[in-house]
Amino acid sequence: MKTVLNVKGMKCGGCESTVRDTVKACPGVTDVKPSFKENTVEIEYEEGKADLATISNAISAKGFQVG
Ligand SMILES: [Cu+2]
Repeated sequence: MKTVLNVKGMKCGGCESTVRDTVKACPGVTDVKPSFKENTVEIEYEEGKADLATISNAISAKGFQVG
């Protein structure tokens, strides 16, 4: 499964790395491609193993705005 979240607040490659590491640490996530230029985070995950609410909350907890 693949989804794209709109995430505001990323300003550089460091922010992308933070988001990538944060999302990758969530269960069921297989790949993460953040783009600070487009304010998006593309996430590949295993259906039934990953929880998008958990992922969104993890990103928000790092100070970025999801949605
Ligand atoms: Cu940054």
